[in-house]
This record gives sequence, C-alpha cells and structure tokens, in this order.
Amino acid sequence: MNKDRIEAAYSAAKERYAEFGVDTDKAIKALSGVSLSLHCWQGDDVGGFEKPAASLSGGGIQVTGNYLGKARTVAELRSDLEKAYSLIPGKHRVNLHAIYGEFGGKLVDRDEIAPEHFQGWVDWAKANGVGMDFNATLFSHPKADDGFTLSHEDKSIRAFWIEHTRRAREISAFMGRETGTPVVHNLWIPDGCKETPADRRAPRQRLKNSLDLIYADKYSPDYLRDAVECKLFGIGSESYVVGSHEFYMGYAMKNGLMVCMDLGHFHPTESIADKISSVLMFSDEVLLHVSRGVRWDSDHVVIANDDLMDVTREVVRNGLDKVHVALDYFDGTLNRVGAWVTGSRATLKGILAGLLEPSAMLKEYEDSGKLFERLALTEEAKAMPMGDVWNYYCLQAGVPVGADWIGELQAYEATVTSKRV
Ligand code: RNT
Ligand code: ZN
Repeated sequence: MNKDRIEAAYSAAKERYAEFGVDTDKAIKALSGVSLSLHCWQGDDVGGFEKPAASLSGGGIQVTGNYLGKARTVAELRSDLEKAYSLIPGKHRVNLHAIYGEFGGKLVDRDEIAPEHFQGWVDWAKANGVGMDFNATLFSHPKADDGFTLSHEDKSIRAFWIEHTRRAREISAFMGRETGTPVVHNLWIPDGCKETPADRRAPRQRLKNSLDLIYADKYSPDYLRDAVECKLFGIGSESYVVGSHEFYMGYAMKNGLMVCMDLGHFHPTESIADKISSVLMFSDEVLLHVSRGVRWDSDHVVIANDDLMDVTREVVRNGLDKVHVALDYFDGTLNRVGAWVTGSRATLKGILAGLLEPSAMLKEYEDSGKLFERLALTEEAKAMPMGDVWNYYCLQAGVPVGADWIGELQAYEATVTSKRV
C-alpha cells in the first residue's frame, strides 16, 4: 500500500473522529502499549516437545486438520513465532505450556520439570524482548487418561499433578524474575464426566484441597500472577466439570487469584463481555482467553466478530492495564502462522475499535436519558473509518499494511514451512 495514501486517509479519519471527541493519536498510542500473549500451542497443534511427534490427547479438547508445515522442534516453533511477531503491530508476549520445555532428548516426566528446561526459552525471550506467560499441562498424559487430575480420587495421582503444578509455578516465577515482567501462570484442568455423576461435591472438595497445597507456595507478584480457568463442558466432560465458573470464581476471590475467562467456556449465548466489569469489582485483574467457539468450544481462529468486539470494548472501558489478553485457539486445517497473525490482528482491531469509541458522548447521552441518541450514535460509529487508523498504525509500527502480510506468509510457506516433510 502506498505510504502517502495511508497518511492522507489517516488525517481525514482523524478529523472525522475528532468531531465525536475522539483523539486517534491517543488511541494509537494506547494500542501500541497492548501486549497480547501469543499461545505457542497454535504452532504445533498442542503437541509439545516431551516426545518426538507428540500430539494432543485427552483433556476434552481437540485439534482438527493436518495442514502441512507444523513446527516439529523448538527451533521451528521459535522461527514461526518470530515470523508471526513480524506481521503483528506492537510488542507481544509468548505463552508456553509445560510440555514445550527443552528436555534434551530424555523423557522428563511432568513431576520432574524444572527451570533449566526453560532456560532456552528465557534466553530467546530476552533476546527478542518478549515477555512470557506459562501453563501447567494436565492433559496428554497417561495419568490424565481417565479424565481426572487434581480432583482424582487416587491420592497418588493427585500428588503427581500437585507436584507438576507447583513446579510449573516455580518455573513461571523463574521466568518472571529473568525477564523482568510478571508471568501469568494459568491453570486449566480437564476434570469432569461424560455422564451425570452421583457426587458433584467430592471431586470439588479434592480439587480445593489440591489447590490449597499448590498455592501455599508464595512468590512475589513482581514475578508471578496466578489465574484459574473455568469451563462449562468439554469432550467427554459434557455433564460435569469439576472446575466450574462458580467454583473458580469463589476460589479465586477467597485466595487472591485472578480468574481466567475463555470465550469458548460458557453457554453459547452467554457473553463474557458482561462479566469483565463484575469480576473487576472484586479482583484487580483478570485474564482473558480470546477464542472462538463455533457451536461448541471448538477453538476456531479468532476473527473480528460481534463477540470479540463486545469483549474488547469492555476491556478498553474497564482499563487495559487490568486485563491480560491471551489468545487460545488451535486450528490445524490452515497455515498455522497465518492463524496466529489473523487472530492477533483481529484482537488488536477489536481493541482499537474500543479505543475509538465515542465514549464521552455516549455516556453523556446515557446520563441524560437520551436513549435514542445513544443507540443512533452507537450505530453511526460502526461506519467510521477505523481501517484508516489501523492501516496508519501498522505503517508506523513497521508491519505490513492491509492484506499485504498474506503475501509475506505465502513466501514463508514456500521457503520454510512447506519444506517440513
Ligand atoms: C481448554 C482451555 C485451555 C487450553 C490450553 C491449551 O479448554 O481453554 O486454556 O486451551 O491450555
Ligand atoms: Zn482457554
């Protein structure tokens, strides 16, 4: 795209937004400070590096597709991430799962992982100026095969997963100390039942006891922030999920943790946009897993649909500094780096839409009971030239403008990912 035309379009857009009391330069500045947490697991279909050619199993989640070129090694995954970062405006983080360590060709079981297995990632993150986030991995493992982990009735299995999660938090704190930015450790477990259980309480009691042991280890919030992720249902846990919304909401509020809300983890018509201001009433921060469920928690690539826009608008209204925005989806049917970039750019566009909202005017209408005016302005705002502001931001940030990045990824596919056979 032509630079002069982008700049000219931007100055016209700037004037139009100014009529609504919106400062586009300020919006761009705020957007440039937003750091998304990019989920490493989109790069290899949640396989990880515990074993060669590992693949996602159990856990109530599923990846479909076998498009060519998935990352098979740490080096390939890093190269793909670097490509993705180069096509997304701004500075973004990396979100790792515990199965993505560098285990030196040995089988290191989950209760043996240690900071040393993530030293390579820390070095890479530092070299690239990238912040880190982390997740214990309580799936794709024989000890999770029957669908229970931290709430398992077998004490030794619980002990195994408690040890794993304690180590995952220790590794997180190590990463936070090394990189100088706090790591968000998120805990999601698959525990639940396909059929209606006779006892819903006992597994929840056991999960609570396990969590008490895990979070008894204290770390500085400068290094580590803890989140717990609820879910309504999964594949094989359609009738009961131990870690439900109420369970984790209660646990988090009582124990000073933050909740993680995933866009795919509630009833399909339930919006998490409405939940953000409620949760932040009782918590200083919240973690979002930006995903896209299609009929179920299918983890489709994020696009700028109404669900996303509603959420990002609330993120802006509630304060960008209070919401950690992480991506969570996995699609193996198309170019995986393209999936990262599409979802990241869509999320940033959603945040930009929130920043460009004529919020002062809307609030004024609302406060004075001018309800038709509020509705009409909301509608007119949808036809404002946000794309011109977005393009200008991309230009300034030194990343491809508009659809230009598609060609760059085609070239990367031709020279790099398609050669992975
Ligand atoms: C699963 C949760 C969880 C995972 C990742 C891989 O339903 O959303 O966040 O997607 O941890
Ligand atoms: Zn999630």
